[in-house]
Amino acid sequence: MREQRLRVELPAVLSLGSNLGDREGTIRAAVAEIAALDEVRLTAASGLVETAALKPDGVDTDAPAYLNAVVAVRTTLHPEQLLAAINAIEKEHGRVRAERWGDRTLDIDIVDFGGLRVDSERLTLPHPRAAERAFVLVPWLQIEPLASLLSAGRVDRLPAADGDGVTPYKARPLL
Ligand code: A4P
Ligand code: MG
Repeated sequence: MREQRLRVELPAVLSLGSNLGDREGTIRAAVAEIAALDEVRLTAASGLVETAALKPDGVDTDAPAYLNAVVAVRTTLHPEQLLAAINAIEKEHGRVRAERWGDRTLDIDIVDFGGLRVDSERLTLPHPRAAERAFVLVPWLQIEPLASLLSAGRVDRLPAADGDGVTPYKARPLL
């Protein structure tokens, strides 16, 4: 009998952020590109939210503000393959990596991948800073009100989920 591999589809949560250029257009295009990836199904997309830029030294209101969104997917890709695919989408949108947490046309992070814990050179799962970030938690709760994060527990009970500093951004739905 021919050997067959079982392809198991796992859920993953991705966050998108942009604070340079046509922020809404870039995020909209990136969501469509994620949906078009091989072996990836987009299952939900949050609305857009606007937040002041968070820099290593704190909130920087002089930097351009961010638009952020969160999408849910199901995929048969491995986590590192999904990372490579979203890095390629970032690159296509002119992402330049200059400084840490620097202004960017597009950032796509894997917030959670099937509840797996990964700690490799290229990938840390769940995303180590997601639990503290209102611009991740607020849109995530829109599409998954009962979301939970490994080690941190129920997302809606995290202090950053109170939505301080997060403004809904009026736009057509992303999906
Ligand atoms: N990497 C490791 N784990 C992951 C993961 N779970 N998802 C690696 C995605 N990438 C992951 O990321 C650096 C490296 O992290 C990648 O090469 C990947 O292999 P990067 O995108 O090049 O750089 P970065 O995004 O500046 O770094 P970092 O530390 O991931 O930044 P954060 O924590 O994502 O913060 N303020 C507002 N208002 N909204 C934002 O969206 N985003 C950031 C970036 C800062 N301030 C912000 C926002
Ligand atoms: Mg990133």
